[in-house]
Amino acid sequence: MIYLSDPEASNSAQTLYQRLAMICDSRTLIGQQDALAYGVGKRTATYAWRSDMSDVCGKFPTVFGWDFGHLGLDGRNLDGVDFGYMKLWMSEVHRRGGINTVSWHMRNPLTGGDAWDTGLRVVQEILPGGSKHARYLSRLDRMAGFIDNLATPSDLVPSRAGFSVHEKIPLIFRPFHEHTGSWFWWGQKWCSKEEFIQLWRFTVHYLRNEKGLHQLIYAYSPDRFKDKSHYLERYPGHDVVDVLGLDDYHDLGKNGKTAALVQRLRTIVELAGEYGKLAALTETGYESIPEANWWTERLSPALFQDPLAAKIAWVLLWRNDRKTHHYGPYPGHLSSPDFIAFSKDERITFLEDFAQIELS
Ligand code: BMA
Repeated sequence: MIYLSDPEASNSAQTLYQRLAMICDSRTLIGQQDALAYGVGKRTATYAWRSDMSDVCGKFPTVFGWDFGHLGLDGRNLDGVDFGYMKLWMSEVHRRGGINTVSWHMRNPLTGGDAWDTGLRVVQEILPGGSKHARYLSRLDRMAGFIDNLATPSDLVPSRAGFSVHEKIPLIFRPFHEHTGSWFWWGQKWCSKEEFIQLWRFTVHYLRNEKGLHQLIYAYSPDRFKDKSHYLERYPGHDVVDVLGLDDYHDLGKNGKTAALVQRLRTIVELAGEYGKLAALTETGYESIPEANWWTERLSPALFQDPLAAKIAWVLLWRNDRKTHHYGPYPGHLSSPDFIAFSKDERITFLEDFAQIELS
């Protein structure tokens, strides 16, 4: 039995964590960012239950990625997803036995620019005592309001995965991602190791203790790293992390080497084993997938060739926005036949199959 870092974790979060722990030895869940919100060539202004992935292979992803960037601005996130619909989708995902994970391309609280607006030492300004601390707190308050408000009437229908009706929907929260790079204002160049760790710890404690959120599972997700010590350089502590993640686009891209990704996955699985936590490939893909057999010849070997690396719990593909920027298949795309072949591998687990798995 492995336990969440929050001693007061909700039953719903603890159950989800156990289910992930139970499947990760033999299966990997497939996920995608914004899978329900839109697809390549499809932007509907309404709520609907569809995805490019299911249009291709008849099955929905198990893990659904969302992003809180622009929360509180104009009702839509940074990629145009309506926050009202996002709530409905999150509830429905949960009701069907799927998993929601949230990243946050948070706008720069110092300059008002976007998450990529770098150059200033923003983190020190939002920590306690900093000039923008109050602004940061108000963002966390808004986020907490959104999350706490998630149980909707559709939740009153008992879910196939057996969650009880009034429980808070568990979310895998993945803040300050890719911090080993310097493209976001919280990146490596723009704050000290101590500041980054303080920011993470402050955030978790505030959400837990001040806002009373106990349905969150925290994922730490650096970008590519050299070795264990590099991976752990800004690790904020066992009491504030539940999932050891990795965001890696490079190794499965044009000049990437599958072996390099396998090595990194082995490292995070090993560390997760040591720490009593889970590991996941929290973002990956190859933009526009220019190789017809990328799924079976690149992704599948990276996930399954090595028995240790194969123990990651899920893999999340980035979003399907447009023909020149998508990471999943869509009907008519050159890699779609290969995705169908990949989808038949029983180690890759889609929503319908995950929802049927009972906690033993
Ligand atoms: C990036 C791109 C951007 C997007 C951002 C946040 O990788 O997909 O278009 O705005 O992620 O989702």
